[in-house]
Amino acid sequence: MIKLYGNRFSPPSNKVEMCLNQLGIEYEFVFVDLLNGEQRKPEFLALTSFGKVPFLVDGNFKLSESNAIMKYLCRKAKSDLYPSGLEEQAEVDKWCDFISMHLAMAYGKVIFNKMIASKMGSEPDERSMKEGYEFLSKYFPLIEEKLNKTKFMAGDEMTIADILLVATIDPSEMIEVDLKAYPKLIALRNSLKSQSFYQKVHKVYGESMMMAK
Ligand SMILES: N[C@@H](CCC(=O)N[C@@H](CS)C(=O)NCC(=O)O)C(=O)O
Repeated sequence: MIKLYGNRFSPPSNKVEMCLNQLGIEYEFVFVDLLNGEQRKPEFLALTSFGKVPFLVDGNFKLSESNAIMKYLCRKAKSDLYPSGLEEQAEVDKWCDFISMHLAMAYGKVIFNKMIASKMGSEPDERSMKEGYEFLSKYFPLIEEKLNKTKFMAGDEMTIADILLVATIDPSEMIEVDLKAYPKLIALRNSLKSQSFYQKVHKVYGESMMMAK
């Protein structure tokens, strides 16, 4: 059976778990205690030198990087959650890259400085946090504009870009990101969050913080 090494506080880990659920693939979830540095222990580094979650083991095949893992799983399951058509796939790739490179990076800046830096004994970087919020206010309108044209991020069918989106914006409430100027985004988010692929991971993001369940 597929093994997913993850942590439900981690949006990249959550998106892979949500993708597995949506594809109906059975898996074993192996909790990695990030808070206590399990990802830096030799046992974990022997599995993956990246030292990060998510990490997938499928028989003899091992894979890091959440987007690569989601695409691998979809191809394996022959699912249109990652469509095979040239243009359809390029559109999904575009939104996956945009959400990962821009939106997720901006969330990362805010999350790190607002929630994690002080716990690690470092000084929060106010400038980086402000930049994160500013980036978000630049990127959300582009997502809203797209959702005014199509039902989902990459068209009128749900794809991994939507899973990526819902997992990425999960920490919004925790870091006081106000989404009310983006009604289409809120509607899509609510609809995705009500579905079992999401609910099987968590009902409310952060309910278990860094814990296994
Ligand atoms: N680009 C990677 C990012 C993975 C990542 O940064 N994971 C974090 C949790 S959100 C992690 O494992 N951090 C542990 C560490 O860096 O020590 C992906 O999408 O899989």
